[in-house]
Amino acid sequence: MVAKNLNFSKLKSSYLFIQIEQKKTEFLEKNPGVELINLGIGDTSSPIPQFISEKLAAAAIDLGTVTGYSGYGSSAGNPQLRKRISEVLYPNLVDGDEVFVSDGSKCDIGRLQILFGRDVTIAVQDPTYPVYVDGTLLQGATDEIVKMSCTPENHFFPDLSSLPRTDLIYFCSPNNPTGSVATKEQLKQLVDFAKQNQSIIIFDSAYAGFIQDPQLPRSIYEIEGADEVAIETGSFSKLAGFTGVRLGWTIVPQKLKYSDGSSIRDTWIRTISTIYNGPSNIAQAGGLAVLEPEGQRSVKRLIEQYMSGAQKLAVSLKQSGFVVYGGENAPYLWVRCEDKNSWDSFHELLEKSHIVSTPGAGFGMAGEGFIRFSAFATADDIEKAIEALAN
Ligand code: PL4
Repeated sequence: MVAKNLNFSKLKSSYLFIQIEQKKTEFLEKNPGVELINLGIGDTSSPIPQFISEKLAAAAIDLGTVTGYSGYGSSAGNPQLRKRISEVLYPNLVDGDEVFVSDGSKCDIGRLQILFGRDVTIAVQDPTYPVYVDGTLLQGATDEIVKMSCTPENHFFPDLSSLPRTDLIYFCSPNNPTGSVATKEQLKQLVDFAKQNQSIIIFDSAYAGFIQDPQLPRSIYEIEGADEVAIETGSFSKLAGFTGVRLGWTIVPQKLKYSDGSSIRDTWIRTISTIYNGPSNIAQAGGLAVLEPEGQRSVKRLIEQYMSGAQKLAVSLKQSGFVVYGGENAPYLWVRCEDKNSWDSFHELLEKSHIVSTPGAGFGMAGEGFIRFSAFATADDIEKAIEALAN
């Protein structure tokens, strides 16, 4: 028999979002027929806008024709889509050949860790999307991960002056789970910190499309010099309802180098061409549609719908006396649960109000005492949640 990869012993037995699914299933087994209100996992609920779904369908139909058929594409993605991502989402900030299209941000976060090997040291925001930590541990890093506490007390931005140097700094803005967004000044501090320490930032901008305030940065490359210290991942998942279609991207700038002066971008190309065969051609046709003017208008409406749900829920929670963060430039509400721990609050919400949430402690120690509500719910579920919480 073959021994298990010992890195698995560093992980908790179950991944957070699998735990949430299991809790839902157990509850429904005990309470058949109960309709749950889904504010838990951040998964989109609205259909893909018709303009985009028609382009997806047309691409699928084309594959059944002699002239429209295509097989393997480039591991880096369709060059036209790479160019459009740079032009539409990063005007004057990155070049198309620095954009690498993928099957999603989470998948890229997992693959990116290959670039730096197992002896890498990392810092993550606390609370944090669990994949940064679990993915690093799976690569073999020790579990001495620097946690950058992000709480209401520090306005969800870490005190960089007290942090030790790490090789990598994972940073997510708009943030999952706190719903906070770093300002330009804060991102500049982060970039300066990375430069001083010769660290690399892995910036997760999966929710950039949800930023409403034009003053807030949507990309780390809005900060001068960030292309020397940062990789950025992005996603069509929440932007266009592609959580099931699967499409994302990663920017690896030309200027980004290893300590020996060699190109990180070249190593990324070597990595993806070795262990990845590029995103689906159908999904990429959908991505191109999202970036057309009509596609942009339709995803804007989609985002407005989710953000309106976030606002309604936030107002109602505040009226009921809860302390609520986020929900203004991000699709998550981060709600204090004063007198209970977050798993107890999760269970109470599930059992008494039939609301599925995500306990803050699942995102790290600094998430204890909070509950996360996702605004990707249907308008109907948002109304039901408002009613249930008011009661
Ligand atoms: C449940 C900060 C959600 N099974 O869809 P992707 O791979 O392009 O993007 C995933 C992703 C990347 N970065 C951040 C994210 O928050 C997410 C999605 N997170 C959530 O509820 O926190 C979905 C989680 C999914 C998962 O494990 O990612």
